[in-house]
Amino acid sequence: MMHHMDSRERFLAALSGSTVDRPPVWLMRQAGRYLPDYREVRKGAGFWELCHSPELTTRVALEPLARFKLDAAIVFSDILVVPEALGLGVTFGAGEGPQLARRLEGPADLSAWKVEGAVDRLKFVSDAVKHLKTALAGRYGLLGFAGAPFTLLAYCTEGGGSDDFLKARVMLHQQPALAEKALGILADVTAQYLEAQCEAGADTVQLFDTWGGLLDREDYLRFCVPAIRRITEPLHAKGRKVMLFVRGGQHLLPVLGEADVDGFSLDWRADWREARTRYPKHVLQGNLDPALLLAGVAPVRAATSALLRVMREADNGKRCIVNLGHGIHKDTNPETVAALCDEVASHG
Ligand code: 1CP
Repeated sequence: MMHHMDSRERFLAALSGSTVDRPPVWLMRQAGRYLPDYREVRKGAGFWELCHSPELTTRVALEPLARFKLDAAIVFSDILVVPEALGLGVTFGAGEGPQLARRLEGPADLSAWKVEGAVDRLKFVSDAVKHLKTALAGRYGLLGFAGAPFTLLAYCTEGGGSDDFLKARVMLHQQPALAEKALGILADVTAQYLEAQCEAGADTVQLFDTWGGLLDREDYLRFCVPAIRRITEPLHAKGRKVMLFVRGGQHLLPVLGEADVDGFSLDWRADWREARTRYPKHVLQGNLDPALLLAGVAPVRAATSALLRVMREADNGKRCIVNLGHGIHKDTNPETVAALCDEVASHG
């Protein structure tokens, strides 16, 4: 039996592929509307106001760590800070999704993007990372994040949320040069922005490609992979590790290795064993169905325990991180999140 590790040691060991006492756990959207304290903070502060206050972002990022046996924190921010820094005018209306004042439709819209100074305007996020890092006092792992270029392009072209992001998918085929140019700009800003988060203390960063799964393999390879490589190359040159989450991206698994990332966060519909066989040396995170957390404590316990057994099958659970296959749903009872984390901790 291995000695009991503390959370940060365990998280770093999982990232570097060394032996762990058990896989570490963190959860996508572990801070958010399902927590009463988060809702309390949001009564007194707008979403952007919350994101710009290091005290408040640290408070909401720490709350899940105080409640549950989690091994890592994720900085509190949003992927849409990048379009906002580029001057697209992002707002969050009460109870609705985000809205962008200036959509990307043609070359003139792209020329109007305020690329110069965009990374400086994102400094509040690395400030939030720094503030949180200090509060964690070396006890927990810390993740930074950003939207993947295609997912950002999807919001920029649509001007808000959508189920199918048709406008972005049309653009790839109707104005491929414009799409490539926009993806390149988003990638270059994101690379510098993520490096700033690493410098501020993030142990790793995750790219959220929430809408990448809408594309077929050919388009993902043509448009998304080169844009992601524009991020991983400079970060790898600095020794940073990059994780990639592609929601609904199981069909893309055979080509995701081309993106040159260090690990994948698997969607709940992806098959863990298949992913592990294909990528034996990558860090794999995931991939419990967030719906389980609405199903009650017993189903959560059973599924978590089964996942941990599958993780142990290859290399005794090295390079494995327990997570969900997408973010925690806002109607989740915190009790089931506690059950998930307790079950993971009991496997040490
Ligand atoms: O308080 C509120 O009403 C705002 C709700 C909210 C929260 C809690 C938004 C608006 N963003 C966030 C925080 C957030 N967003 C985090 C940090 C929290 C944590 O993980 O603990 C992260 C990592 C994100 C990332 C994010 N934002 C993604 C990628 C991950 C995913 O869930 O797929 C996406 C697609 C967004 C866009 C966004 N921001 C907010 C909303 C409601 C949405 C979805 C918009 C839509 O398409 O409908």
